[in-house]
Amino acid sequence: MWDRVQEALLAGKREEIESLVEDALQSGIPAAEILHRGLIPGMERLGALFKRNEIFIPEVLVASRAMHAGLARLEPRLVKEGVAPRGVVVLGTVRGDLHDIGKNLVGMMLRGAGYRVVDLGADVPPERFVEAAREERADIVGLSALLTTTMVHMPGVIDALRAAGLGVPVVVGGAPLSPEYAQRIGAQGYAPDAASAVTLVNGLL
Ligand code: B1M
Repeated sequence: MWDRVQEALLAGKREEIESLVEDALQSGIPAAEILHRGLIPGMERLGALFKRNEIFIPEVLVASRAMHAGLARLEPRLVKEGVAPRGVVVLGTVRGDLHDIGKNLVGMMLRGAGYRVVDLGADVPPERFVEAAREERADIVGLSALLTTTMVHMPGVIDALRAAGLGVPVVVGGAPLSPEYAQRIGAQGYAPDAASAVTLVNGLL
């Protein structure tokens, strides 16, 4: 079952992913299990192939679209309904960075935990974070980066927030980051994955 999900993801078979996810949900498998045993390991295999130059950007893009389609099917189950917002989280991937799958997962988990998430998308400039944090009265700003060349834009966002007089806590995450890096740039927290991001945000509020 999980091999089939991973193979379909690697092959970028969007419709097959949608029906495998749907079938799994229908047969009572929890959404979190489908995510952690099927889709995420599939993305890890994809990453390993990409790293070894065994596949290239077009294949990664097609697989990413299939991943998005699978996540869209899972989202209603991952997100609890009718829960009063526990707080507002403004979330985005920093400037120059188009990776949004991990950030979307973080957003889903936070929604599932009862937060209102304002997702600014990917390639978000610092001033957009500031504007949204102010307008939405954010309780937390969350920054994601997947590239060593874009994680360096995180301190710029924190500086821009502080220059605008906003003391809102900032949490960061993404594969190239570390708790040490988060501390060094003045972020209030770092989470290695989406579930830890919820624990982190819960702890900060
Ligand atoms: Co890119 N890419 N990519 N890529 N890509 C990586 C990141 C890379 C590690 C691949 C590799 O070489 N092995 C490498 C980065 C190297 C580096 O800088 N260290 C890389 C590269 C080099 C590039 C390009 C530069 C390639 C090129 O053009 N030559 C290019 C850059 C484009 C740009 O952004 N400007 C590029 C492009 C792309 C695609 C567009 C094709 C596609 C992205 C599609 C999309 O996101 N819509 C893509 C993908 C899919 C990947 C890999 C294969 C998978 C990323 C992913 O979605 N993982 C990736 C290899 C890898 O990571 N192994 C790779 C699954 C996701 C669930 O995990 O995103 O880590 P992740 O998120 C986790 C945690 O990190 C954490 O929680 C999430 C869920 O558990 N987390 C947070 C993330 N954000 C958080 C925020 C938080 C808290 C936790 O708080 C706010």
